[in-house]
Amino acid sequence: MRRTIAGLFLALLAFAACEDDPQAPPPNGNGNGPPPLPDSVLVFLDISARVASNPGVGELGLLGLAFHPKYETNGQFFVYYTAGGGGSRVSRVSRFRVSALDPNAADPGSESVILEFSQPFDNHNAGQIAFGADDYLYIAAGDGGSGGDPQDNAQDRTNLLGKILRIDVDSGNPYAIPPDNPFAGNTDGYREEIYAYGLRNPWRFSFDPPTGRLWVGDVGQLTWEEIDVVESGMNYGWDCREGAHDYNGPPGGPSAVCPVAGTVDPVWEYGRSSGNSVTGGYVYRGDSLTSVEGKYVFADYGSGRIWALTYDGVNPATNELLVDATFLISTFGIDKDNALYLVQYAAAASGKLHRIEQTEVTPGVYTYALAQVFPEYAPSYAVDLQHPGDGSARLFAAEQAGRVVVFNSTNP
Ligand SMILES: [Ca+2]
Ligand SMILES: [Ca+2]
Ligand SMILES: [Ca+2]
Repeated sequence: MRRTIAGLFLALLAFAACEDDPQAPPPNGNGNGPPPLPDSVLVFLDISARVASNPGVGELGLLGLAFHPKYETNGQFFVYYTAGGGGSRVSRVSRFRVSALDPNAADPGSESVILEFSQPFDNHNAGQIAFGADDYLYIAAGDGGSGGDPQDNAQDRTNLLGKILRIDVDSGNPYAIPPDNPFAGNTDGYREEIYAYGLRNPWRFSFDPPTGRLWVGDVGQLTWEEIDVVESGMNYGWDCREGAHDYNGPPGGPSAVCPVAGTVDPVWEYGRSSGNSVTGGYVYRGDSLTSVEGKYVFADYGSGRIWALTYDGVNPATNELLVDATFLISTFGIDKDNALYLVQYAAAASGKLHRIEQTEVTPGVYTYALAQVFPEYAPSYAVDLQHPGDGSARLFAAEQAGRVVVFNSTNP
């Protein structure tokens, strides 16, 4: 998904394709009532003809999905995808609506483009979109691509690249700037959509409602992968900093404005001995993984390692390895009960959904394993996974090539 070093990527993909993954047994009850297994998968939306994508070799595609907080009553959802090519390549955020007749089908004719911005290179498109507790839509925009941010976009607040954006899709046409955005009404020429800046490729982010924190996994250049807790108006360093270190290239080099005072270092970073491309996850708030409650679960796309980070907002974070998976991990998602799922990214025949299970081996000591939760699903490069927020047990996946699928459960 996120190209780091082309040769390494291809080797990893080949490894994933060769992997012999026996069908996992059904998850056992653990006393906390595991969520029901989905038992059918339907195509909810297919816009592959509108999407510029290159599954398996690059970072273009349908990259993000978010349901409106009032989806149950207004049927609106939003997608982020790349379109066009060459000099006309763009990132696009669009509003769609569910079919008036079928809750398991979207109306492909309902598209309304909300926001579009140019993509100078085909990589680093980020793509996560999600609504905050404030009902504003947050959008992850990468630095534009290539390597070393050659256009020095991330430190440049006059454009949208290398930023987390925040817009009001319920006001204005096609959207409004929230009045408390950090650069709302500025006279410096800064884009008022910017919520935070200095990011490289913030591929996945999530909110943790109990703490109000916004957690971002920002993919590094050649050395450091990082986890940030993002706050309004702050500068997360790129391309002056990579992780908690000055960035000097190669490739490219730091922006001419570097060094910049006041950049915020990550709450966690790791180097190449642990992985090569971070996949941000969620703070676990479900019922089953009691030993992981309140910890931020994330992974490395390339190494397949899944960790749980403990962070109280004051003391340095600590990190523990949960599972060392043998496949690529493109995304996480949560269902209505906050059960946590992850996507094994692979060619259509070998992709899967998993969840993490714990076993208490002695009091207070746990081991962890993955359980495949939907054996019949062969996702073609699924890149986002979210529940619709309407109280149903359904989960939705965005697939890179341009489809959204819905997993139904008829189990109680
Ligand atoms: Ca790009
Ligand atoms: Ca640069
Ligand atoms: Ca940073």
